[in-house]
Amino acid sequence: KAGQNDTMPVVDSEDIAQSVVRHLQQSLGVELDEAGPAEYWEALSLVVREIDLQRIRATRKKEREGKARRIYYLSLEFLVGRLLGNNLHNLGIFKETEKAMAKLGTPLVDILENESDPSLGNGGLGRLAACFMDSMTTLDMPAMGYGINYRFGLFRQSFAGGKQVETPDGWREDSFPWGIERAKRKQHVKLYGLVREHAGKAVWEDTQEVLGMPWDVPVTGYGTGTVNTLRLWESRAAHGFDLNSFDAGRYQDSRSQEISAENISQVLYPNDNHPAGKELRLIQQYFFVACSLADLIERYKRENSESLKNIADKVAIQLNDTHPAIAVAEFMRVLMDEENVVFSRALEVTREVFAYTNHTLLPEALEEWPQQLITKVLPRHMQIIHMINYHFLHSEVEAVWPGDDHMKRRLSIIEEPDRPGDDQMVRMAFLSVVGSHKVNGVAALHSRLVQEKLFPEFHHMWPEKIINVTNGVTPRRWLDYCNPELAALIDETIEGDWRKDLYKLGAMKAYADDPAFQKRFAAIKHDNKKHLAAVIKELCDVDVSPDAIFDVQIKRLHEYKRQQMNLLHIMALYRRLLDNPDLDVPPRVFIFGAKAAPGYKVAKTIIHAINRVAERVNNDRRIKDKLKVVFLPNYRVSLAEKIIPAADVSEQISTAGFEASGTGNMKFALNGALTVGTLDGANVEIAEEVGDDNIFIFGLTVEQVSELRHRGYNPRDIYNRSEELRSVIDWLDSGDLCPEEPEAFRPLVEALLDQGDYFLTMADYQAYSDAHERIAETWKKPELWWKMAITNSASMGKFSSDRSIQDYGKAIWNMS
Ligand code: 26V
Repeated sequence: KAGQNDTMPVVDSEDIAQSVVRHLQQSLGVELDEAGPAEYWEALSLVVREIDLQRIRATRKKEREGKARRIYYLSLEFLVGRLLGNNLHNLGIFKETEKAMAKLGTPLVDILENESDPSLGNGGLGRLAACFMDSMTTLDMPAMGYGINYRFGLFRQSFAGGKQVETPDGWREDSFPWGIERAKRKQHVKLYGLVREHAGKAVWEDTQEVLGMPWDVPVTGYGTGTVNTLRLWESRAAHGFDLNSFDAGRYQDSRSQEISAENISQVLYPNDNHPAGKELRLIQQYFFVACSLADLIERYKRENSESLKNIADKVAIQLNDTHPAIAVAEFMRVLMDEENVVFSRALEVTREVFAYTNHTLLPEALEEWPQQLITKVLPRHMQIIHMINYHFLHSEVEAVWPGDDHMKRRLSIIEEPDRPGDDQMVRMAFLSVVGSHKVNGVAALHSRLVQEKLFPEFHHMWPEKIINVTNGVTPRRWLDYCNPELAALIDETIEGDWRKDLYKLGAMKAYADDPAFQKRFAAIKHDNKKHLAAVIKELCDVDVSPDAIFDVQIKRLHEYKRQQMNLLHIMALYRRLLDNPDLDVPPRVFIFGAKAAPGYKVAKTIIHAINRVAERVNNDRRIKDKLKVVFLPNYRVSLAEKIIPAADVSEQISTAGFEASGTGNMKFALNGALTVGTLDGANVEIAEEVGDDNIFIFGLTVEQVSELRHRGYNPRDIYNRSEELRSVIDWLDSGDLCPEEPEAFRPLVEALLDQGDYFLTMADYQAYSDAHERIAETWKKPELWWKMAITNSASMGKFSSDRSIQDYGKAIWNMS
């Protein structure tokens, strides 16, 4: 059977049941008759952990003996999701475990629900890191992820009167058996202090010290004995030192939040796409970078030689966005100050080792740190950044644009202040580009924009440096594990194991027209929708019918993602139905899931407005259940796993040029949803793969967006001309939806009408509405709908993260 091979552990349900009972009693001190799903979850996790640990040791041994280059993935976020079920799948013992737990009297599904999501990421960037870990392991690459073991991950979201309320998510509080403390590998990190010269050498002294304790999380691959490690650092006070006792001068944070050693790994910053610019965030970045580099250098020395001059043969470091960019300076510092490598050679080695992935073009998301802050926290690194910048400007930029001071100013890693006296800012993206041998964007369109719009001068200087690696998702979690019924149907239908080679799904295209296959495919979707309907009932107390179109938008809330456009269209649909209750339209359920950054006013307003519209629509009997709207609270990986297999329509409607890639778009199509989307990010490549007839593309292209902006665009004109838009926006603004706070939705209305509608919601509205008409027409032709859905799923081969990782291997990491 597909999914089984000789790398699977030989265990049957009897072995598993016995091990579970042993761990219950001997590791947890729980008697069999006291055990509920939570206790079983912990015991079963310990059983799987035992297998993982055994394999980690074997993997490490093989690696030490091997010659391969090791990949280190540095990321402040890893959104791994629940691990037990995924591990069971990857190890190929899911079925046997189901049997074992049935014997013990508690269904496995109930047990799996007891795991809390490790919420160690914001969104796409963190989830991508997790998919990449899965793929590197599945492909037997020696790889290690480095990150932070936050005590509080992304906040938990609930709604009060429709408004978002944030509470801390102490995800490890009720035990996290996957993380194993490795005290032997702890590190010491220095902060603050100053640099003095001793005998011609720079010495960083009078520093404060923090301890970094590693927690190792095993990463299993599919169909392989390889188990890699995700090493997450936790900060502790180092003996004899405590940042608490330091002078108060550094607490420049207006809320005078104290920075203590333990504080560093306390909380994940929740601002997706907008840096908070806080000292603690910089310290988080440096803390985990310093621990990770020290750790990997120690390993290199253990396994190779004492000298680091050939380290690039064995080590590749990938920077997940600029968040770990300070690593460039730290690596240089170690080479120069601790290993006595001269500057020019140190820079060469650094460039061979590092590569940088850009995940956003949003100007406000590009990280810059005040030079003064870096000087205070990391004085030696600031000096080194100056040295890198000097060399870069005066020998490399000078060689291409001799005597061009204007160009030097434009490209300087340290930005000139706009006004004299203002703080100079350090551009972390420039540092990353200058310190790397390759820079990549995450979808073809995005990479082109990185070359042409974001870093045109760098692209001119180094035409080979900026490349594309299109994102992908792991088919293990995002099909096999989350949609087992569809996985089984595919296994029955096509040859070979698509879990390891997703292009094999292509063979399913031959069945897209087959009525019997369509029927089974549709039945599975219907089943998944019934399950989701139960979740919706539980979380939102709304009844939805699995016969309606399930139209889904799940992703962080951001104006560029345009949940507000979806909302305006829903409001319009509702009004059309009120005008004509017998309108011949298919019943629709609009499903949202999204967290807004706590400080992002307009985003929070959009959530509030969606919830208020939902309440109104869902309680209006006049429209005869033709329209329902639900906003599922606390969107996270484990919810996505329930929503995506049940989706008919996938909303990917960002303003063209703003969504770097998107990865949800791939997950939906893989599970047979049809995309309504703009020509943005990876949507462009999805359209190429599925064909224009199998996707609902609408709206302005990147070129048209900039043309329109150039021409001068007034959203009021559209408002004035469109009766429908006018009526829904006036309704939003009337106070009718929120009588106790009539001005509640003003910030949204202002963004759309008075502040220039930066994300062109108004400009794209009509095309979007028309696309939804096409969707409704298509739904009325089931043979066509299911043919399209099957074709989508069958065409997703390219979007496996295995393919992405192979691309990285070839184009960036120089693996054969
Ligand atoms: C930026 C910042 C700024 C500092 C504060 C914390 C924070 C956290 C995350 C980010 C990164 C935003 C960039 C991001 O997540 N990009 C997304 O990356 C996905 C994977 O490549 C891609 O599919 C999405 O299109 C892109 O928005």
